[in-house]
Amino acid sequence: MELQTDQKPVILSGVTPSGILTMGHLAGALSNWVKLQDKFECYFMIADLHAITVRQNPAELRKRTLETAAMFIAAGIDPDKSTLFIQSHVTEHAQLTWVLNTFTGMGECSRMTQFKDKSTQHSENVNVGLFDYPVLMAADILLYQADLVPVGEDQKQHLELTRNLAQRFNHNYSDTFKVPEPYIPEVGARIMSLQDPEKKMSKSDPNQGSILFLTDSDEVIKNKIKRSVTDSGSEIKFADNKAGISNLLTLMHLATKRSIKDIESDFAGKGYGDFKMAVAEAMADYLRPIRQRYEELINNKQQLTEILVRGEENARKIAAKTLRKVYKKVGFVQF
Ligand code: ATP
Ligand code: LTN
Repeated sequence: MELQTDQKPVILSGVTPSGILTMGHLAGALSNWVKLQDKFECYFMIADLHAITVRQNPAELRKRTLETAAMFIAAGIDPDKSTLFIQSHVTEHAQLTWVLNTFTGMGECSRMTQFKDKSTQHSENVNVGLFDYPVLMAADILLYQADLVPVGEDQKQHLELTRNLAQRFNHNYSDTFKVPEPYIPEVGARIMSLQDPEKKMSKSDPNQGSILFLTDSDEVIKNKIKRSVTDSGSEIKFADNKAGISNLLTLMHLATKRSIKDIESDFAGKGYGDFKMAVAEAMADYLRPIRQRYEELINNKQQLTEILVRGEENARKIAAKTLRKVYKKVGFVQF
């Protein structure tokens, strides 16, 4: 394989545009990605091909895809530093998936926990695409020769399959793909539901009061925090048996950048009511500039389009190079 000593390591990650992004995405994914932009060559993708493995309303999908892109930028992804693109714009993703399909065992895909979960959740539409979801994800990663892939715990099994496919292909032919590693950030904050703090805050939770959407207004943010579920004690302390207060302490830490210890001392002797008021104010202040930047972008489609077209062009250059190698190795005629 070529030596790439003068190049920064490559990172690729993506989010499926199946809903409005939440504080969970900001804390667990986007904020970490923003910090990686200087040290790594980053590719961030809106995974619309993955989104259609579950039936989508077309107008809604188009809207969500652009909204997700705008939110990435509002959260600090800088299109001058990173490549931001829409998966379906780079046709090589679907093309490499086809080749990788012929290297993937049926058993490997049927063992995937996400496939098992989603086929139960969407039992009316267990389609071949849902089964193939992890192979498409492998193609996303391998096309860019990514060194590192920042993913949540739930996607680690897919990354393991990606590594196996890369090794299998390399072994069958010759070195073609970089074998990627998962990248789990040191301080990946996990944000919990405001109504059931034992559960992850998730955009698909039917209880809207449990989710802080990044598009929520100041008033809505404050109300959701004030109504959040806490335990029956009275101490402001980070502890396993105080999931609700611990979650609010995490949010306060993210919003103010003060350490959890400092926040605990600030509120020593004060009640839950005072604390919730302070968290509500701090979160509203923290999310306001992100939302304002998001609104500017979503109302200026031309700027957003230009960014995404530039991203597509950058991404395609690398993706096409990898796909050409693959096509050659498997024996496709190329002129
Ligand atoms: P769904 O409910 O539709 O399954 P979700 O909201 O749980 O979706 P994804 O869209 O799969 O989450 O999340 C993409 C990535 O964002 C995850 O891999 C994870 O890194 C991060 N993420 C999402 N929710 C949270 C959360 N509550 N806390 C921390 N990170 C999160
Ligand atoms: N399946 C991922 C989103 C995703 C992704 C990727 C993440 C699609 N392609 C490639 C990392 C690398 C999810 O649901 N979080």
